[in-house]
Amino acid sequence: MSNEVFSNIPEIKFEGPDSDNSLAFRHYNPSEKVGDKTMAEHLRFSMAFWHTMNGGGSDPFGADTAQRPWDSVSDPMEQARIKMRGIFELTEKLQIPFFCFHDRDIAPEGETLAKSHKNLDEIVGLAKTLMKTSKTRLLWGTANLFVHPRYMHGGATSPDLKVYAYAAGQVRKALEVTKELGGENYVFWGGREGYETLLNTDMKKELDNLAAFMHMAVDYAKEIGFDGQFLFEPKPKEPTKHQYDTDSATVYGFLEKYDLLPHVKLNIETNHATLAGHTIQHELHFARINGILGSVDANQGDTLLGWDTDQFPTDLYVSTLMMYEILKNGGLHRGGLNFDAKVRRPSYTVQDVVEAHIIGMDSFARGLKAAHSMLTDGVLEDFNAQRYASWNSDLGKKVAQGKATLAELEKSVLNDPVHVPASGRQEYLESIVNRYI
Ligand code: 3MF
Ligand code: MG
Ligand code: MG
Repeated sequence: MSNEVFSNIPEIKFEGPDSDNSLAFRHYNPSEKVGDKTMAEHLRFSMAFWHTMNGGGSDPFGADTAQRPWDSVSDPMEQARIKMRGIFELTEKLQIPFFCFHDRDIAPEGETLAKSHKNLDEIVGLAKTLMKTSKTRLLWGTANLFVHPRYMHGGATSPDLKVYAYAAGQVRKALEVTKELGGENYVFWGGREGYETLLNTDMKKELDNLAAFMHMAVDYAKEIGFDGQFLFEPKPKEPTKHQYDTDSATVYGFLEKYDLLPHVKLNIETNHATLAGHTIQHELHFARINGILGSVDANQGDTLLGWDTDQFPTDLYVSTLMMYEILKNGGLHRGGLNFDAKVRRPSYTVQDVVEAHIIGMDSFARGLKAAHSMLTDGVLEDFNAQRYASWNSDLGKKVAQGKATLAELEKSVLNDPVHVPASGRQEYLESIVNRYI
């Protein structure tokens, strides 16, 4: 009997655009060069432990539907060991170089924090052993400060110091094991760091405490020699009515106010951007121009639904414009494209999960090639250089240097005839993008 967890899943290989094999890549060819890097180096795909290994398919109106090899295993630690072996096997078969996890995804909570740490150490030990013979590596770790009822009022913003202290213990341990597994990054997603009502919320105290928590994490990372990149993951709401790290701009203001900019970048999720009323291109663009684009949770929302549906990304327009911003950022550096995504509840087989990752990877491979061609041809850059050309004048340079005055600007147009600025030609630009997809 093979000791494989998913014996029915083959190696997924690149077969090209004409393949009709649902268990093959049509566009993701890891070793294919796009510019000076391979697709694998550009895209740095990652698998989310929580959706792929723990996702059962339940929703508020229905029980689990997923069928998984460990369903008949009752011992939680034995299940944990099978799942850890499972994520190494599945990432290798799918040629996905990384995975991400929350502490409580990979090992069950014990009766005390100390016992939870012990459970975690055992499964982390297994992961370390598996890394000896596998190429799969850890993109980022994080602590789950949102599922347990203790966090009902927040973790790093809890009004209860005992809960804040427990969260500190969990994050300390999660940082330790992320370092132990060679994690490239460490993520903070503040699902409970917000409020249900301002009637019982001291926002200033909560934000000050959140900043203090982050500084303690930065200090601890230095203490243990963890050189991973810290990432905040913006989201406007869900589960809380209001989440403090609402979007890229809000987090930027928080990081700047509390002197955290030198230590923290962003992990930006597509569906969180749309929940915040932005396009993902907006969130990536803002983060890029402010030097805080760190990594991406690559998924897709449903604009007709008001919650984080965490679907696998299939929209080529979105993947192209995302890769355009990422390429203009010089890539994701230590970050990656983590599929924080789950199959729909009726897609209950392991093959469904594999096919979902394949479509996600192929979508970003196509987006990468389209964006790279657009950038190489400079079509949008040339148009915008022309659109902003008037700012290259002496007066435009004086404004940029902070040396111009209102009176001087007024004088430059005081006796001009009526001036009409050039057309924005949005429809022409949209036709260009369509040409490259
Ligand atoms: C919630 C999320 C989270 C975060 C994860 C890492 C469970 O909408 O996106 O996924 O990605 O907690 O911070
Ligand atoms: Mg996410
Ligand atoms: Mg999410």
